[in-house]
Amino acid sequence: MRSFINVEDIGDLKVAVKEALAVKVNRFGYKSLGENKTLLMVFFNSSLRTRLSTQKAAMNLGMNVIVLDVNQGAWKLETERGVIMDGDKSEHLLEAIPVMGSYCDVIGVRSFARFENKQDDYEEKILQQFIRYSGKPVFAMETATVHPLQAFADLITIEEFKKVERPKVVLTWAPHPKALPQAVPNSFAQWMNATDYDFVITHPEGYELDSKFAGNARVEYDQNKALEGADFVYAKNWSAYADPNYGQILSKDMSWTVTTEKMALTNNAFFMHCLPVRRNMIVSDDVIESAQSIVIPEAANREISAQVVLKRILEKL
Ligand code: AN0
Ligand code: CP
Repeated sequence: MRSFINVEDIGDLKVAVKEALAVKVNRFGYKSLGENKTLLMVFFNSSLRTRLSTQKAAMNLGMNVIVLDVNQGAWKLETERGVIMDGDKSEHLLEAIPVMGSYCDVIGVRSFARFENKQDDYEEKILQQFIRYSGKPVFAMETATVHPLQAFADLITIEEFKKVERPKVVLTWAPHPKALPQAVPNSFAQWMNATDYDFVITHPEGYELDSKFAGNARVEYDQNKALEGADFVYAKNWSAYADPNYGQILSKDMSWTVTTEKMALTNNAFFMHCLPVRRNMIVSDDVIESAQSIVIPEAANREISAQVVLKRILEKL
């Protein structure tokens, strides 16, 4: 595997999940694979899980790890070509990327949607420059439009917890005070569409995701109806994708918060969220603390999804 961005990059999902479950019970069985290989993780945005789980996965594989927080201690980077650099940015991404590439064998990039220019975000302008100019395999650690390490961990988690062959999985929008990217729901939808699950997306009108990711998933605007019979409830906030409201908050309707009453509509569903989560905005204390909440095992599986991805990249180096 040369890059990890979309679901196609991982190939057959059944094979990938099988490999993940094998890695999970034998985390240190591939320690020689990463010997003398260096992972560089570049963060343009904050992270708890991605940073720790990906570093842990790399260490499980025997890799060395370097982490760069671009906004803490590095030179401020210009990302636009053609700009007269007489402002506060000391270095251009076009030099920084090949330099970073020269110190490592694999690069992970976290670079959220900036909401300044929809086309730049949806063309993955920053990620594509890393792919083009680093000369190294690149994987997304949440970029402008995708978060595949999360979606892969979510898939592993559903496979571990599901009680029926073809569960009903509901992705529900929920309120949040700040405008968040569409990357998590985009990837979740893309990966769920690649399974044979009964997959439903519910959100207020105006929150339609890019059809490139939503695909043929059923969209139900009535959250209560969508939750009926659900086996998994996957909550997430995102800002609007559609023009002219790209990146904007259209609703803070607290009736969309996932509460015990909402969960009562489901088939005793498991509750999932990628974290970090704002309690009593996205989900009530009661639901996230309930026996049906699987947010912690879900987060723990981030180590496993990252290890499978790194393992496959290392196998092709
Ligand atoms: C980010 C998001 O919604 O994309 C990261 C989630 C993994 N969340 C926040 O910025 C709160
Ligand atoms: N779920 C997730 O990616 O969390 P972090 O933003 O903390 O990495």
